[in-house]
Amino acid sequence: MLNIVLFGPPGAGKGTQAKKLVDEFGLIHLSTGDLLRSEIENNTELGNKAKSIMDEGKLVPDEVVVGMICNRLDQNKEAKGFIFDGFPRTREQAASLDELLKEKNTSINTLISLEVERKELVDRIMKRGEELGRHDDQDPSVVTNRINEYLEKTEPVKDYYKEQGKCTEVDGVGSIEEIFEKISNEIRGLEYT
Ligand code: B4P
Repeated sequence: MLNIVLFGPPGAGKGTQAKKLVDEFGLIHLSTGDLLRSEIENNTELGNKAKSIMDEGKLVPDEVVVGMICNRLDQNKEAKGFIFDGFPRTREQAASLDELLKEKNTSINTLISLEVERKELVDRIMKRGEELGRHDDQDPSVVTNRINEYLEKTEPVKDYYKEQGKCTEVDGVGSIEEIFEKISNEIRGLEYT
């Protein structure tokens, strides 16, 4: 299998690139952000709990997102591999993912980290807020919270994979196509597990 974690701060281009990569490599796209937004849209109990947390720019509890990922892995037993987009976002989530994959006799091949500076992130998110009206993209204080949550809780996930020798940094500034080519070249160099 080929299992990739697409990593980076809010607005780094994870979702944008993940959509292109699943077409190129035939992988299943698992975005915890998209899964949570779909729960909200469907007015589920989980969605109602997650909404207020996401609207503040905070992270949803680990057990909630890990449970969602566990279900999706079970629903896609025949998959060639997965692109994890926006997950794991804490070291605890990363350890849970390792366990889940181990049970399926597979593992993460690498984390690809999109490197983008703070000002560019804020510009991209505010622009998307204007264009698509996503709640958590519109209020500058919520965007600041999301970036701070990233720095405090999510950035350590990169060290978790570095400790396993599984971290690849890619410059996330440039055209979407250029960045896609760089990530694709990194993936082509990986061995399937
Ligand atoms: P996400 O949906 O993961 O949102 P995100 O971090 O903003 O990234 P996204 O993938 O959508 O944006 P992208 O960078 O592609 O999370 C939302 C919330 O859900 C979190 O705040 C949290 O509350 C909750 N959540 C999700 N996962 C969780 C977890 N595991 N644990 C706990 N809570 C969780 O793109 C941003 C914009 O930039 C787009 O408009 C795009 O068009 C643009 N862009 C992309 N590439 C560009 C480029 N190269 N140049 C210019 N613009 C570009």
